[in-house]
Amino acid sequence: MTNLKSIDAFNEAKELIPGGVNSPVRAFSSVGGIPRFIEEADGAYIKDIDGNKYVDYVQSWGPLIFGHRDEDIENAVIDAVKHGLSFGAPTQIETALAHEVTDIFDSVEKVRFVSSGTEAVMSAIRLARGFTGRDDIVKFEGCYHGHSDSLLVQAGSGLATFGNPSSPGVPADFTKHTLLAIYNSIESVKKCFENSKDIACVIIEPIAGNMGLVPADKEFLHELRDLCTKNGALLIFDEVMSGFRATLRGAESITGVTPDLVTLGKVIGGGMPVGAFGGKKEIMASLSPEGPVYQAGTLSGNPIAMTAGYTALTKLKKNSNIYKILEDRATRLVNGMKDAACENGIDMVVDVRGSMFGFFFSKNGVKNFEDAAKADHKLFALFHAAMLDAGFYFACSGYETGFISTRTTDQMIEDTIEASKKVFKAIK
Ligand code: KE4
Repeated sequence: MTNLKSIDAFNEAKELIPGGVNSPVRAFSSVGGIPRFIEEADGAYIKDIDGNKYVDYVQSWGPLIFGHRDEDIENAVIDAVKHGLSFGAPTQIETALAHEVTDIFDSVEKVRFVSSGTEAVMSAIRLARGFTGRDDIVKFEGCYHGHSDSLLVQAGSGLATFGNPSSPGVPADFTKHTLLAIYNSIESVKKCFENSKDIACVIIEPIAGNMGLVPADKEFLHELRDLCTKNGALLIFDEVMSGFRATLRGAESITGVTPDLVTLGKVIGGGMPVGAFGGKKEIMASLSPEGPVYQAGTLSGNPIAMTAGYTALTKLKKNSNIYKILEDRATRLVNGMKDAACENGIDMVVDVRGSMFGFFFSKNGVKNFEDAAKADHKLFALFHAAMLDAGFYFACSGYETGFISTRTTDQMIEDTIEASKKVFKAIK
């Protein structure tokens, strides 16, 4: 497998685009090597500009649950394009997608569409602050909610205290209202509520996918719900990644915990740029133009993106049996790779939630970011490079999550496991 064209393309891109990419993780910085420049994709495969074909377990970081070039989504988009790309005026397809989201998510009575997950989370935080009249927010170490300023924060003097910026360009003032807690630790959240009586919301990925796949304990989420209710803070489930991926009706349907607001993205756009945030009518009523909390976007509710999302969600509703099928396939994949690792003396822990899968090269289970950081990420980099050369495209970071699509066949799963046997033998 050669990647000479990707090398040239990457060098050319780096002349004009910072790091040669439009989103940092794509640069392969944490695994090394050259990012593959993709020419086209179809079904479960992507093909790079050197003509190498890969089974795709990234699927654009989650959106493509029906694989690349799903016929229904593609045809719907092609038809929609013939009516115009964008109007900056209301269209009925926005209402149609809103109907699907509110029908699927019991906690969502009203929804606002935006163009990215970052925008959805940033807007939901502002709404929570406007609705409660409070300024402070709580997030969890290891959860990623996009790149809005108040969420680019790292632990300050200690956890459960106010955070410091995790990126230059974010003034300390912009993170002094953000408290950091430890995932799956209700004690750390209680400490946050002791340290601040001005908490507007707690935001969490109920099924975390940005420190690797680390689902929150059900009991913890119930305690978190009770704590927020008791303290008058809103609970926000960030399901930009897990939404429509772990199950159809969201983490609330698995855990029995009802959030006050939900943020969505990825699958909801069917591969096109869509984010969304929604919740109870009384909270959403605070949003402009109905209420005073301002939020806007030129391409929010773009009719082509709405069409792709609507086609994806209606297809998911008609085929909700796929989650069990995809979960079984994902389970076979990670268990097969774990057996292969074990045969070569490599410690590996795995997890699956619907079509999402994750693994760490670690002897111990992973319950929070500290645990995730203790895994062997150097070994992950070797695994990633070797599997890529074998034709299997995994997320280029040990802190990401993998995805199975409806086009990922049993044979592909078996082939991946077989390839991993050779790889583990080579890298142990
Ligand atoms: P976007 O702004 O990238 O659409 O969404 C931000 C976001 C918000 N919330 C959660 C739970 C997310 O996972 C994300 C984005 N996920 C990353 C993957 N880890 C996107 C990949 C990237 O940054 O390029």
